[in-house]
Amino acid sequence: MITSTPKTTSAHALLSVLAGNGIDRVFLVPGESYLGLLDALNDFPQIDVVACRHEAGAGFMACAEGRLTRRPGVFMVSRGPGATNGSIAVHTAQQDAIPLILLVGQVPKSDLRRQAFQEIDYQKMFGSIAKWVAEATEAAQLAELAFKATRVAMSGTPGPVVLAVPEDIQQQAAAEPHWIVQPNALTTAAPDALRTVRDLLEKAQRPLIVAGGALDVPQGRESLLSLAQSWHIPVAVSFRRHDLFPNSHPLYAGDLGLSNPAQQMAAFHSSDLLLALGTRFGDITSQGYTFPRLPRPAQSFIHCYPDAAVVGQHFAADLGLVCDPVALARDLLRTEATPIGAPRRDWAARVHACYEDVAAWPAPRPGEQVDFTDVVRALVPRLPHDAIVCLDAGSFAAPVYRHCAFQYPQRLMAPLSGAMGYGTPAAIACSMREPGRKVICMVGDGGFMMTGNEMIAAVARKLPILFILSNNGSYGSIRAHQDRDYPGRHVGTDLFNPDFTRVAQAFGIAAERVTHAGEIDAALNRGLTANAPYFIEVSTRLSAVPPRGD
Ligand SMILES: Cc1ncc(C[n+]2csc(CCOP(=O)(O)OP(=O)(O)O)c2C)c(N)n1
Repeated sequence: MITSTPKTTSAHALLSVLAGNGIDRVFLVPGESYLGLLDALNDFPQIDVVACRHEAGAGFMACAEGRLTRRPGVFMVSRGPGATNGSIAVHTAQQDAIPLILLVGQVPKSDLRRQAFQEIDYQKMFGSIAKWVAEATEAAQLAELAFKATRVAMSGTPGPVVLAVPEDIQQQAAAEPHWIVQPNALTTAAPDALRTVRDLLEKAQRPLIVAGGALDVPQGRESLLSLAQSWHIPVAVSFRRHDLFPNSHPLYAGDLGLSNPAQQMAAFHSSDLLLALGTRFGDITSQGYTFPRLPRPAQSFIHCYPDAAVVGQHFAADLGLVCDPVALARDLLRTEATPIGAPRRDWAARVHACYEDVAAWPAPRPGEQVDFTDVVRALVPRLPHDAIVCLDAGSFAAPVYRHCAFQYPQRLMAPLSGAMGYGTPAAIACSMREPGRKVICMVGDGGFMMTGNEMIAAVARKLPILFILSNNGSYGSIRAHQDRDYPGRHVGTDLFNPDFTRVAQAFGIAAERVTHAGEIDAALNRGLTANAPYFIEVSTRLSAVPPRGD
């Protein structure tokens, strides 16, 4: 519904379209290039304005918002320096397939392409990482462009859109807009195609579903679970999508990530039918385009994704289905219980056993400083049933990916782009959007110094986030890569750090430092029960850093 506003300028028209399409929060760092848009926000009390400390923080918050709500996360930045600072979020939204709108103030239109102060040609700058880049030249266009931005960000493979608005056309008279995005009707597979899929599922002895992000929608998880159970098919999840399927379920086959052991991959390769459901089957999920075999998979390969450009993009599919994966899962359900044959039962047990081997906790490795794996080991059984876990990039996160068995409605929020600096702002956005749920942010000393300042919003808005910082005095993940590829030749990976506990306290956050394994349990209990933000700095040891995991 479009809200009427006291005055209607082009900026009001733009915001009306966003508000009318469900946008009720924007993240921003203000700038003189979009004073007109900022001013209009005064007349939209239904839009919560979150002022951030860095455009990357604002952008990462918008990414998390887009992922949770499946509506575009919106962030607003100033021209030139603001846009360049925010660009990391555009890349992250592209890699994560998240609907995102970046609104940029632009130089006056009379100065366009004069290399004016802080001018950038956003088409060129964002051309390869945004789905669509538009630059308005007339005030009358703003409502329509906001509509198209929303539409493009949400359709097909969701992604980032950049909309540049010259400062001199932001507050001109404009008509009340009537641009409402209608969602596409869900497409289902044709009856013939459904019959083919059923036949293949019937015949297969070792079928495997690889489930991906397009199932992160209402009914997505339920449909996936019902489909897997109905046919007794094991489910592997795509890169960093652990929360799509209950990890303790006997049909869970694990995630396709950065460190799948050879034995598990050998099992996946031996599948005789691969049903890629709602996944783009990109680089990491496909283990560097080696699973399945290129260009023609060794097993029967069915690829279902709602975007025609994605289906069969990397691997030739025997059957490509450009349709809604949720509808496909629902349409494939068996109507009557059918006995499961021994080969399929054995197959499912085999791949689940592989997952259990991967996920098994290693024996504790006592030492002087804390092994971050032990923090995760203590945290997992304490996680509330609906916890939201936000991860920054770094090797501290590896034990979470490997050993934390996510159960719905628990959520894993971690960027597929591997961007450092995501964790803290994502936690802020998640806690604002889901105020009743406990949000836990885990971050390394490297990533925290990139966007940790956004933590102040947890104080300002009384968000009960638990921040857990792994302080190993190093860009540990990169140091581990150096150790592997250039043994003993460390350069640029040592960090000289501030006293993080006192930094958090200076922000107004209750904080403590854990230096011995024996202190972990009590600290986590305090942090998880706090009704306010809480900060635990863990002095972690470098030697515990696993070889991969950023
Ligand atoms: C924005 C960004 N810059 C650089 C990198 C490369 N990178 C990946 S992990 C990592 C080190 C992370 O260090 P830290 O946050 O301290 O966590 P640790 O690996 O020590 O656990 C770096 C520099 C990246 N992924 N993102």
